[in-house]
Amino acid sequence: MAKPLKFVQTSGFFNYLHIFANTIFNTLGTFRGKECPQVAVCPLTLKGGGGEQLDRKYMERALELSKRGIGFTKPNPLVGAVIVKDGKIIGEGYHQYFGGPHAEINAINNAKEDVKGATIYVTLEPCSHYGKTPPCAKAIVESGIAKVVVGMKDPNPLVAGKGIDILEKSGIEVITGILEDDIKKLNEIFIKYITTGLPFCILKTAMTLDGKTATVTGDSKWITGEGSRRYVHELRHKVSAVMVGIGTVLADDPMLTTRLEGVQAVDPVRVIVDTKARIPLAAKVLNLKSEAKTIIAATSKADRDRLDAIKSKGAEVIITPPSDGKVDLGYLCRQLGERGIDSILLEGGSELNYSALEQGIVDKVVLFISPKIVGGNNAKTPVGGKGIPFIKGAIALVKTEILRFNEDFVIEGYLRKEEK
Ligand code: AOF
Ligand code: ZN
Repeated sequence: MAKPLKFVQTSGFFNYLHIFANTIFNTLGTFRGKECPQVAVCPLTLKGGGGEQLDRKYMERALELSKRGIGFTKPNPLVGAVIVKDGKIIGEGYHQYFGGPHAEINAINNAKEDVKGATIYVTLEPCSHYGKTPPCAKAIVESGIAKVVVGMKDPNPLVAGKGIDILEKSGIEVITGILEDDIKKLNEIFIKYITTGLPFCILKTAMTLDGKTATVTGDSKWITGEGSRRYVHELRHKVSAVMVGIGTVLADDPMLTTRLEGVQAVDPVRVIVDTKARIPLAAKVLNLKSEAKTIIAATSKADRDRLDAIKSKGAEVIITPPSDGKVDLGYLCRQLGERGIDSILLEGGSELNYSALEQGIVDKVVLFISPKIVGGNNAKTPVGGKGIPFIKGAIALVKTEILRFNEDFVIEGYLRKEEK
């Protein structure tokens, strides 16, 4: 059986190869009974109960399809669509890559029967605007589809209910809110970015059972196991940028690329927070072969010749006003948002983690705990900085969840400010 293209392709040649292959299989493969690499299993029939139970079942399928776009649609949403007629799935599609046809259009184009009178399940409200593509709501009306089941309303102010209006005014029955929480969670990056213009920031850190991110000698390879490390690379594939402090570059000289064995993946933009531009010109992040660029964020404290030398290595420099003598992270996030960066994976170190939490740019925390003990009064912990003096001032997470990778645990949670 063909391997699903989960996390497949990146930029350049492979990008086009993937898009080409998906287009061919979309239009031909599925509907000649061949296996389709876009759709791992192309079940043309899903049996289930009636009413809402059936709606959930088809929406689950649309949600699964939408996940195939992870990493490739940013900063646009992950969207899947399923068309059902006479109790059978007759067409499926998802938003495959940024700028490409929307999920609904792919599903309509893939339909193996006339969609007249059918129901379309789509994870996001069909759009009403002329963007890179014409409005999907109009295409649905013109197709003769009779009913639209929507997962979540589109938070994009250009759409926000107008897509549903177009459908209803044309006499199409619309149901909304099926699997809404799951779909919102999958699109949490899109929701924040489209409504604020600011990137969704995930603080990721890994520690031992006794709360250390390295031993007293600074050794940190590896605290977590392979499964956890793969999850980090999936996160890097998913986000637009990865951010670290200069301390991490000086200590570890990381590449900050995405490495997922057996599949091609997208590299994030690398952002180094480096107030005085201390980065060595030989640092790996300034000498990588990667389609994604490196950005050095500094303040006016940085030496101009040094900044010119960094630029001559191909990196971009962003100068921010000082915040407590360091890079202003709020300003930096606005600058990154303006460059189309919808999400940041913040990978330390402990000083930057504290500044990010203190300056309020963090939306989500992903904390790996590996059941190892290293001790040491001077061994580093995930969050340093000045520290919060009293527990009542502690930064609290809400909506926490636990994942597990072999012996490692991962705690994920959101900063309280997030209304989800
Ligand atoms: C997508 N894929 O499947 C759907 C989207 O930049 P454009 O013209 O492609 O439009 C992007 C907007 O379209 C997006 O912000 C969202 O509001 C709406 N729906 N977008 O990328 C899709 N259905
Ligand atoms: Zn659309």
